[in-house]
Amino acid sequence: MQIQKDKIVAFNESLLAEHKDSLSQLSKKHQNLDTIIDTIAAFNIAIPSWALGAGGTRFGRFGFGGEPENLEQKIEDVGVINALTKSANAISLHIPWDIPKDAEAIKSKADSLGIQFDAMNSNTFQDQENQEHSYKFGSLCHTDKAVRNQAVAHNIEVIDYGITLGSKSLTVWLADGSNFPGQLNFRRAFENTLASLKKIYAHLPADWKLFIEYKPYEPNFYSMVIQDWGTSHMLAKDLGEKAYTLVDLGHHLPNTNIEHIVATLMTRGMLGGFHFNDSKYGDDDLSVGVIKPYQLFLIFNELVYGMENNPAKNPIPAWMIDASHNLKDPLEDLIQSIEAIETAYAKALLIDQKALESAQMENDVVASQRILQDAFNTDVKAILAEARLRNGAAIDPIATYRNIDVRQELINERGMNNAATGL
Ligand SMILES: [Mn+2]
Repeated sequence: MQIQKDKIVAFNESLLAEHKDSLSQLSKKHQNLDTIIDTIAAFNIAIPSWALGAGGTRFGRFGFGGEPENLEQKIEDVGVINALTKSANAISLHIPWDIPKDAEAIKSKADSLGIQFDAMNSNTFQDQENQEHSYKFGSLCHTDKAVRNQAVAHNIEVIDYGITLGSKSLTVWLADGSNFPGQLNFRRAFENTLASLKKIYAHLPADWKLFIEYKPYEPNFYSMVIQDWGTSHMLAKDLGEKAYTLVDLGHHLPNTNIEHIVATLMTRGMLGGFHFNDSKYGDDDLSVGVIKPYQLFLIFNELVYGMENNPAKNPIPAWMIDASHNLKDPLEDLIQSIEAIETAYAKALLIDQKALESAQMENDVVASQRILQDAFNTDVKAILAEARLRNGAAIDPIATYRNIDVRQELINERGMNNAATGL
């Protein structure tokens, strides 16, 4: 399905007067509001193909109807999110779940909806049908060279699929690790992983990037080969200038200072990508900003500072939502996540950086805190709404989604019982 623009415009009419009123209130207090609105209007976040269907846990999975069954339908769903928000102009694919059988047809489908192809994702955390060697005891780190070679060949195949679609990056997340002390020789596993990554890196086109994602535990519970940003950074440095660290918000132990990690990586130009989600306990993959919105704001403060003060030439990170949906309609949840990300970003853009620097240089702790909290406590809904309005999107995307009754239309089109490929 595709949302007709006139339906968005018609629903916007009912919200316009109140929105304009809130915007004029806000612009009285902030002189640089127009620049902030433009920055938010230009911001886009990639949607992963695996977040468009019902997720599940190892205990069960509950569908909700109208789920996308194939790559074309996944692209259509991202098209819906993008039509309502104009902030989601890319999809991140996962191989083998999203193998493009007809790359030209897939590309023209995406083009017609204004969708590009973000980072490609490989999968060596599951065994596929007819696969020669098992990844039960690891992939790129495996003790058996034949298994490592198979995993390298898979990643090379993923790059090749990405080339046909116009993607420019590969994200590697490894489930490799061990469940029990003594099971794995840490140093051998690290060196095997590096050697395997070197073979994948050698296949990377000149204008591509390789993102190395880390995670401290799960699915392995004693050790993970790439457990933290330091390990990812070491691997990236050894590979070369096209390799970067990727930070996933959920891939940290509780209370980790993620904004500090972001700042440190950007100091060296090594932050390549960012996966948004939120969590209470572990890698919960909850909607962005639902548990720790202040942390998200502090992260964006570092991102904004890092992009404005950038001697190491850190590229603009590849932004992606990485979440799972067990209860909510994924399209509604992804819209909520986009709004949470843009809220944190807009608030970070409101921070008076000059005043903050003066307060920091004078070691005025109280003033520093006030500057951050003044920005955080500002209601920025009108900034987001105005950014969307200028782009021809919805003032209130969730209300519009419900008003148009998108999910019912998807159920009518696709039925109640289809399940998306993925987790
Ligand atoms: Mn991730």
